Amino acid sequence: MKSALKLKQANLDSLSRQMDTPSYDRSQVNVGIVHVGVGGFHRSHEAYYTDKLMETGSLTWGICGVGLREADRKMRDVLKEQDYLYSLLVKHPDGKVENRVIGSLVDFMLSVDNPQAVIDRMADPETKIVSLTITEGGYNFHPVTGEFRIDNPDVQHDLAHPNEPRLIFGYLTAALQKRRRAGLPPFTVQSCDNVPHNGDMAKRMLLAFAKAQDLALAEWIEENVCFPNAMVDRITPVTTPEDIALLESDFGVIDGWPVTCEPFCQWVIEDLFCDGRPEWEKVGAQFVADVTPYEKMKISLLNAGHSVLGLLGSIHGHETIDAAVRDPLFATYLRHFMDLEATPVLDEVEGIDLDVYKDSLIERFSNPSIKDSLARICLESSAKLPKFLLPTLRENLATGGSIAYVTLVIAAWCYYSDKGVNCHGVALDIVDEMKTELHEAAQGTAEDVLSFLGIDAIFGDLIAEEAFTSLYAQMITDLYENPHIAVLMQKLLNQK
Ligand code: CS2
Repeated sequence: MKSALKLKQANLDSLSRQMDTPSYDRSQVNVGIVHVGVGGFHRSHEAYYTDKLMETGSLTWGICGVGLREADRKMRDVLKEQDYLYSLLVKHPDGKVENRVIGSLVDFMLSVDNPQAVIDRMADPETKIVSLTITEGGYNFHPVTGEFRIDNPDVQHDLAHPNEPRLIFGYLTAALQKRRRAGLPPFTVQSCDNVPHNGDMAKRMLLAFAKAQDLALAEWIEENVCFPNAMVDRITPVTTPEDIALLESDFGVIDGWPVTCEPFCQWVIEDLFCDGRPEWEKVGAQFVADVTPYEKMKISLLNAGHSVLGLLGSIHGHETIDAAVRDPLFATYLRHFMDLEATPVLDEVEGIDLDVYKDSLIERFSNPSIKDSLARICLESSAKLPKFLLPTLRENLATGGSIAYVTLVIAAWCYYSDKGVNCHGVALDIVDEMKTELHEAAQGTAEDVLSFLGIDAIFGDLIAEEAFTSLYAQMITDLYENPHIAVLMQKLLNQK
């Protein structure tokens, strides 16, 4: 067999014989987008749509990636070595794998090496959009009050050192200040995170930071910068060594950090851009006037559904989403949660039949080629649950709707944070910025059954909701007596 080729611009011609590669001239691509947070999801979603658009001949919207953390160095190094090219492996349920080299990313900067260079890039007149996948936690909001956390030491650092910021809001403010002074129009700030009203959230947080720095600038931002809301969707598991090996053996390409994802892809965006935008609608994205019903549907069903399977499944001993959803108990539980608790809080979504949407989610979850680990799903639950699950709980409490399915998930989260093992005693690797706080509060359960709910920054006033706490107390007692979560799940299903 011929030896495999390294993924690089110079090898693209040869590689095009064995895989789909960019047919456009990458040397002609201008950078129109600076994207902060180049992980798997950005690469399977925005960069994928943009690459597709480039295939139609539009080369003005190239992407310059930015990493704000030292931890991004590895991605930068790998991509730089490959001229910012990477493979996107689309895995179908029948085992078929499509592979495409994505060419839309054309540069990558690490802010920790040179903060001013990143500010300058954002302030460059060529940059029309700064897009973000900074995760739910990156918005620096208080989960209960929704306020910007001005007391965060990194925020305080950024206010004191405007040209050497650490967080995104410091960068956006410094770059917008520079544009304003130069008489340039601002760029659009486009959030691509799973946060309800992600554009509004980015705007609120940025304004809070900018106000603390320069009131006149904050006013200018408020009047001139656009922050479109968007619903983003594509399941993108963590890349594994097997993916890298498969590329080498089946496609003859050596790629240091490919991305794998499911075939499904959706992007619904508010058409609200202050300095132009790519015609992503030509390649499958939807532009709408109001994205609210779409994002609420997606977050309350897909992301919340993931968290339901993630926490219950981890305690049960499942390892991946597809394994969990192939277990009839978990599939039924998930569907009941969706039908009885999530659906009642949703508005009508034009052109979407919710039953069909829910069926399609379960089908997507069961794709056996996507081994989406529960460890990925449970990562940073303290930032996810307040966005994915707790709003549904609150709405159902207000209307007297069902809350049992979600309550068991919270009880499971307490057990998970307290014991750090599954019901067979096998250790679980918990990764969460609030890990210590979660653990300490959960540990108090033996003394005070509601101890976990005392984490104000997550649960706020839910601890005062009697209908919720009495159910939770009962479930916690049962779970601590017998951690076989399946028994409790079955009990709930029997009660229906
Ligand atoms: C997941 C999401 O992080 C999570 O918990 O629910 O990453 C999910 O896979 C994506 O939002 C799918 O679009």
